[in-house]
Amino acid sequence: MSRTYPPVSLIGAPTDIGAGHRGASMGPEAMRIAGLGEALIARGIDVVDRGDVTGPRNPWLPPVDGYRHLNEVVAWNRAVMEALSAEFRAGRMPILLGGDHCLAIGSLSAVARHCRETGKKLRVLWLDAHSDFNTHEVTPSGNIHGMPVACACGLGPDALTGLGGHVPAMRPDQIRQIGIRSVDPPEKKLIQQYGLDVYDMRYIDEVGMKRTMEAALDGVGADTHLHVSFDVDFLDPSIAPGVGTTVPGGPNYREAQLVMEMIADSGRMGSLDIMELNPALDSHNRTAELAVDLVESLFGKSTLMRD
Ligand code: 5AB
Ligand code: MN
Ligand code: MN
Ligand code: MN
Repeated sequence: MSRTYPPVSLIGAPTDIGAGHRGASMGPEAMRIAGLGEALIARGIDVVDRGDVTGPRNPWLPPVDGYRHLNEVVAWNRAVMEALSAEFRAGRMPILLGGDHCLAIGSLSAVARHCRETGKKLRVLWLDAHSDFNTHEVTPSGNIHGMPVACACGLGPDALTGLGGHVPAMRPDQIRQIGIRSVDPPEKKLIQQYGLDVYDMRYIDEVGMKRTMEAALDGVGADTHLHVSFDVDFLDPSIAPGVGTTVPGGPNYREAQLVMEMIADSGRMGSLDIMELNPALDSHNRTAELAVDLVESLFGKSTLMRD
């Protein structure tokens, strides 16, 4: 079945303010150079590139009270939230080009607010090697890119948890995490306490990606806004070396394609983050090119024989 897709807006957020490595700030430009906009236009989609939001430079300081660069992270996330909210109000689908994953606090805040305003149900698919459910008490690094899911569930500093005006922005039962294979021990306790739905690599190995995605998408219907937060380190580092925090044992090329194809088949994706791409650690932009390939599948490219 061939689908029509809503108009799309690309929004870059060029910062590595919440990460432990420098370089994710170059992610948006690498995605553009890999041809993201052109690839979507070639699929018949109305695409506008809004350019980049701006924010403070990275001062590269050590953590204070368990947070690195908290004030700067707040400023960047506010800018991201405003930019995404403007697209939702204009009836467009925002694609956030990160930037490190701390910026998902801004995008989740905007998505949650959009769902409250429109009465839509919310489902978040969190594609990542990591759970990103740390708090300042337990973080091993102070890097806020390890905390966005906790912040969205109301665990974190007021300036981040309250960004969208409603605390918590969302409930843990609205989130499904897929591809997880690196969780810090105290983070695991919090995940269990909050009842987060985690489809880790062991689950995927045992059950297969098809059934994993069926479970993660269960209950997604016409009244659901599906938000996909794609941390590029979700992918196995053998195919996606251009990220700051590689963890071996991730989904291979075909498994990743199937994830994207099944999301496309749901027909419900309303917003997308592409995060943590780090061109400084990539070779010949191949991780960005792979990300573009996968995003094309999110917009129906691989349904070749099913149209
Ligand atoms: B990413 C770690 N759990 O908190 C921490 O890449 C890594 O957005 C976080 O998933 C990785 O520092 C954050 C060790
Ligand atoms: Mn992440
Ligand atoms: Mn990650
Ligand atoms: Mn990372």
